[in-house]
Amino acid sequence: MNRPPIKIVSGMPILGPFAENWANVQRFQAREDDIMINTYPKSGTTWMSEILDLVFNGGDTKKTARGAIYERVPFLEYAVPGMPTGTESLDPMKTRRLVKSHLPVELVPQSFWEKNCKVICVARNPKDVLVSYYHFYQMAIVHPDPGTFEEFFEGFMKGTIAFGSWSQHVKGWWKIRKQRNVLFLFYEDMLEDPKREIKKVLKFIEKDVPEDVLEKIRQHTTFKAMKENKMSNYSTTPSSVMNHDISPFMRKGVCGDWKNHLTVAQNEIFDAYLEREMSDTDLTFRFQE
Ligand code: PPS
Repeated sequence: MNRPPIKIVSGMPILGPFAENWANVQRFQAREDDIMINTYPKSGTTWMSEILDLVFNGGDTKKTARGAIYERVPFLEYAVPGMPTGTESLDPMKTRRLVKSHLPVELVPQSFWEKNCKVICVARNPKDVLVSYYHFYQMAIVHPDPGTFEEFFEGFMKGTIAFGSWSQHVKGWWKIRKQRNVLFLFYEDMLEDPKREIKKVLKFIEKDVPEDVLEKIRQHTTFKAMKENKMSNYSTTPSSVMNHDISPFMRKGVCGDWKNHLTVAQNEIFDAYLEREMSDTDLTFRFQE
């Protein structure tokens, strides 16, 4: 693949090939028991996906080894030549579907609202999102060349990178969380106390698991375990799509790595951006452990 340029669909910047399947995404027929895992990119999607698949399989790691995470939890917007699209993967699924999406509230297919589907949002502090996304843009060849960190930083501020504005995304979901069937969680809270956060998920999806299963799920979804697990670390993706030699998908899995990447001046610009963008919301983030 030749690093296709970003396209705009319904006002949102999206990966070029994804734009080709946009009509099918909007027409997608959700089912009542679908659960959407919705995030701005690089905020804990894969982590939450693995947790949920384990929950629905009673913590049985043999069952969750049945396929790669992108097969078990298809990415609704996904469309890369030579691979099944997200909608093609989801449509024929017979069992309960876990659906990954990075869409902002306004662009979620209507059927998810009609069916009142549960949505689990995970949000992460944007400085770490920026750093993670920069590395991901480099290794996932379906993205355009991100340029220098400085250039990508500007794109993030302006909301011109794939999936658009981080602040609009998180504020949109935060705002509707109480009117809709939405559980809103934070990556930093998951790092701090994964069991506590998994319990919130269990309550939300009205599921109970015994303590030993909960502990098994926790152990199997640590950063180290998921990095070593080929069914969750994206190593089975064709190298024409992801090049882990450039940067592994499971990169660091920490809070605060932004301190190793942002200059003092960039950090000041970022804080000013946050003051501007987040002044109309009570949503706040933690930037260090
Ligand atoms: S994507 O491409 O948008 O679906 O990426 P996403 O899964 O949302 O985010 C990837 C980042 O999450 C980190 N990650 C984890 N951190 C802690 N614990 C676990 N189990 C875990 N699994 C994934 C992953 O390493 C990426 O963050 P960075 O900062 O790049 O390491």
